[in-house]
Amino acid sequence: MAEDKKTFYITTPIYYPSADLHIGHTYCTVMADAIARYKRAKGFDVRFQTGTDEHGQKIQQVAEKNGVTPIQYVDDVVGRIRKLWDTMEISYDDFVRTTEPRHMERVQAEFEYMEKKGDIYLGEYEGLYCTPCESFWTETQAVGGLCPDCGRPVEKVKEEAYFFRLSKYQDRVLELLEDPDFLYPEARRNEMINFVKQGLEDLCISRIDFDWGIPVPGNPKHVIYVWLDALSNYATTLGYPDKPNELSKYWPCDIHLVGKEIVRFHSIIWPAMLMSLDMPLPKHVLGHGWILLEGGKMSKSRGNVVDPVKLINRYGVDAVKYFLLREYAFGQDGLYTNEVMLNRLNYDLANDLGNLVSRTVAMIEKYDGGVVPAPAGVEGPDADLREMGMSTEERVDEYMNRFQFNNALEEIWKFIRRTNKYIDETSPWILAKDPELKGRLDTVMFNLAESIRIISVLIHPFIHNTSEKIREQLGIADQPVVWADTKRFDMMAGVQVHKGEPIFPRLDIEKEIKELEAITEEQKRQAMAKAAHDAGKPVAADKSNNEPEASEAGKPAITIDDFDKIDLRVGKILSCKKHPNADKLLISQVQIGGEVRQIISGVAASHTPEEMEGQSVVVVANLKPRKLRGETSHGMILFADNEGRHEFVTPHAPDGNVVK
Ligand code: ME8
Repeated sequence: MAEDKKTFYITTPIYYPSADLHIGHTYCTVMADAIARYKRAKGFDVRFQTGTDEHGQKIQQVAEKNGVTPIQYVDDVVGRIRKLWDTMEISYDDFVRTTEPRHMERVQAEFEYMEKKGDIYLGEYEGLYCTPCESFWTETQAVGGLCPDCGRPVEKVKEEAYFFRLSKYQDRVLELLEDPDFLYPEARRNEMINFVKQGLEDLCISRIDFDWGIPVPGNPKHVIYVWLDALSNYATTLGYPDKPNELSKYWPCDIHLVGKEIVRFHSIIWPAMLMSLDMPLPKHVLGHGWILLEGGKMSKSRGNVVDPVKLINRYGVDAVKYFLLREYAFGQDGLYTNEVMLNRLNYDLANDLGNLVSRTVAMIEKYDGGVVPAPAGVEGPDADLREMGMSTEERVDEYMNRFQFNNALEEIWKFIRRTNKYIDETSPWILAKDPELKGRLDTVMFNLAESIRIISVLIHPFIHNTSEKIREQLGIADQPVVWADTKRFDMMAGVQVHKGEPIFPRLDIEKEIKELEAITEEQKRQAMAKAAHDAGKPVAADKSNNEPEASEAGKPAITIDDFDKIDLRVGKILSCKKHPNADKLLISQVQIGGEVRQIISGVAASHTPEEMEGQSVVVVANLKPRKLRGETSHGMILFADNEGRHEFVTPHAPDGNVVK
């Protein structure tokens, strides 16, 4: 009975519906789906939850920019996100939207509980805020006025706010992080331990300068901080706090799967909130790496994203899922290129797997009228093939328990390649020429059919459509896929096979690359046109990429008069040294016409003082002077943000010249 089954609860981050999702989001969801399907195959009662994080300043700003209300904006994007997951046949059990009453009411109840306990108090927040990340920072953390997570400029915020006593839970959080089983991978765990050891300050948990959020109970001019709202989704959908029985069926959560940049929220803030709520803590937080592009980080506004829909339309859902799970090592960043993806599809899916299935089915049709014969003994490589077939599951299991999808799939592919080799070793076409060897031929056909049957079960959690196509050709589509059948080698005698279409067509890689590039260019052009349109600028018909774009931070459009307020000048760095009190800052003396200015920049991670000296740069000359760690900075040197590295923006004109 279902009630007696061991339960397993896995979640993805709830994504911001600020724009359509790209291959990075798809990667996370596909991994969670594979774990969910794998656990179901192993007999667990699984709950798999995903959803959308719909409140906050970022969403409010992007909606305003598009001239619609926040709910109109998110309804539209969320519709496309759901469609994407449905197309990809993501097997989620619940899709939460943080704008649903079932979630909002429970977040308010949670707030009241923490407040009653004395863990929430009213005060004044004065500090920095990164809107794209929706995160608070101190001056020390946001060196040079840039967000330490995404590198974009932070804004000053000073307002009345509620605070959560995060500091109270510092020791318990540290203890939790020191358990090697809680946060994976190891590198992230060490990072988080260091972060906590530097001291946890109380966390600001409300905002008043916009209203797109859940009102604070009893003081609705405040909205609850979007991360407190969002993190709660994992428990509110289970019925926290009013349905304790439903909640306890799946809580505590087994795995929160998240990208590395939000591990801090999941392994520090969320556990501290749960401690305050007197709730059991999640068992594991897994931080996966990023998929990167050769040109740098994916950016929705620049249109340099890999669009999963484009790949699915061309190659199918299973090809995309297989590639994502097979190509990247869990926990590490990996590069996406069309070539790497296409090679995977050709070599692994079309050659290794596709050929094995079509060759075998064709031979059974040719030699046995399409009915799998019974075996007639064991000889030569038979024992090795059977042994490997029936033991692959154990190795897959070992890797899946460590979330190493790529290695789990590699184990299955080792068996696929072994089976292909078995055909070469036994040369059925030669056996078929001699009627005396019919018994041996039967054994070979039977062993091949059994091996492919086992493969169809092993790949099912990862690429279930392909598994089902194979089972159709094997004539066992009407039989349930049972994980324990990977341990048997006696099921195929007498089964009628049916030859079908190749399960993966071979691709002409050069041609595909050209076509994919053409599609990407068109998407980029459209994204730039949209950004320029949003910013109120016309787009040149022949070239799109010189136009200013709306920034990812969702900054509102400005007029030419706003821009005219900025005095941009060419400057020349005469000398440069390290800031005596801040590792990340450099102090430059910059010649601007007849004047020499001292300007401080947070770029020590990208450049040495020697590299700075002699550079021509663009300077914001009319920025009010300010003190940075005891030293005055008068102006700002502009750099291009290349994946967090500060690249020089070099004007080819004498210092003092106006940049306009
Ligand atoms: O952070 N490579 O939402 P989000 C791999 N709403 N994974 C990537 C990626 C990339 N290039 N880009 C994004 C939020 N991701 C919050 C979460 S949870 C309570 C609230 C994936 O839309 C990765 O899993 O910015 C990352 O953590 C997530 O998308 C961030 O999605």
